[in-house]
Amino acid sequence: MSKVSIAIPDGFILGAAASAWQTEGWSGKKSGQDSYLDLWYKNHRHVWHNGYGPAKATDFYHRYKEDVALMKASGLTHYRTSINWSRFFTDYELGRVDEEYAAYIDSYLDEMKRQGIEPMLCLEHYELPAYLIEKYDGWSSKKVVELFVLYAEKVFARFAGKVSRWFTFNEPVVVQTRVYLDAIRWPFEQNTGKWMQWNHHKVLATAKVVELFRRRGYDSHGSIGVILNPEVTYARSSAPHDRQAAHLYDLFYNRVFLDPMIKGEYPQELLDLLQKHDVHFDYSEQELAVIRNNTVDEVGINLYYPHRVKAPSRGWNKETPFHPAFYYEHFELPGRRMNTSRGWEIYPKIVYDMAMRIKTEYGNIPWFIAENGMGIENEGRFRDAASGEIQDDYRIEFVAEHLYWALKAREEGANCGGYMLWAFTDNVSPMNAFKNRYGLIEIDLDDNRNRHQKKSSHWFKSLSESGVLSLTLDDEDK
Ligand code: BGP
Repeated sequence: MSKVSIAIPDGFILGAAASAWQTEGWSGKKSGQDSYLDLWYKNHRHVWHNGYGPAKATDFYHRYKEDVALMKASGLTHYRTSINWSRFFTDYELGRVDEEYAAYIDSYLDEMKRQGIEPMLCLEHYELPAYLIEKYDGWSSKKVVELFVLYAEKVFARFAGKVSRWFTFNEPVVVQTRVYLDAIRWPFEQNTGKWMQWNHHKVLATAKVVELFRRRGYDSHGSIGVILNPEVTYARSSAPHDRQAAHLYDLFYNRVFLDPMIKGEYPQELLDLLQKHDVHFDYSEQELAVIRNNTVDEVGINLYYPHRVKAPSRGWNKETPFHPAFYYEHFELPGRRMNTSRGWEIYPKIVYDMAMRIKTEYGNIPWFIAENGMGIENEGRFRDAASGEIQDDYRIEFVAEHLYWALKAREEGANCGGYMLWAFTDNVSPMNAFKNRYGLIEIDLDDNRNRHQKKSSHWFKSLSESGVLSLTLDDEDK
């Protein structure tokens, strides 16, 4: 073990992220403004840990002033959240803006400006309006692509003067993978074709919003990107069958978005395999041209854990509809370092490996870590008896090690522009709700959701002020 110090370059983002639905709560929400998440919570509430969910969340809607002051106290340079599409309109088809909700966004953006925190906004972080699911089957429909572009147009018209970093989606692969591919979330419909249709329509919607952003000239003072969650995928062994499993896992879950959004094209191998397995989706040459001509300016990448796979050990049941798991099985590395609360392996070098991949395979496009963090169950056990403050040294260590690999990759030419922690405060996760705590700031559910800085919040502040990361590393990790 040895001590290492590495400088944080000027302009490097040191921020934190959250989303609208995971923080704001339902105050002020009008009837007819449910999102996909609200529907899921209402229809299948028993799976949400202790019944907590989006209904109250952290009550950011009322407490944003306090929270922005805590952003400042934690040394954040940037804060990323989303606009809640389902709440932004009172009529999604006519694009009639909910003035009350828009005024709330204006106020928290103004407050951030006052405190010198730069906002980054996503247009969608799973907040697809329930109305569009019920009427059009959500992203199955090209009409929803059009309505998303209308939404983007209205949002840019209002807020482009206050926000310069925009993103279309956060983790666009997630909802349809859990709902239509794995069928483990409400409404439990296994449908691989629908999964691919949703992927395609989100890719197309991004390209159309990029096109709009540039056509209207917002690119003269801003940028438009997307937040993706490619999982750094490692094969169990160097044997060809395991490497092929990793290659195909990467193709179906990572390159399905990385390639069209950054390079402007779906991998031909993906299209061929979908065809081979009778997975059909509706796309046209004209749509592919829109995707080709409107790639994103930058990508935010959410990185939490390595994904390890091996070749399947058993044959596929012919009666089972095609699922990419036809080609792989998950693999658990013996002796792996774990965050047992979340069940995720900890392997900070994923950051470096992703950085090098973006450098060599994706033209070194500007990117940043848009989420990385550690959710811990029963975090109260780490509270200092005298001060009452949570001593989250494990989080400090986790952040330091991941940030180290980002800075090291940058020294080697990677175009990584920043690090954002998930999350700023503890907040609601899909299903796990407040079970695993992620924040720099504690939310006390037993005491009116009062906020308290954790040790990591003070550490983050000193990191940000000093511009130097100091940590202890295993010698083989340097
Ligand atoms: C990301 C999501 C976040 C957040 C985070 C933590 O995938 O973008 O919204 O929830 O994961 O993971 P989890 O909530 O599953 O613990």
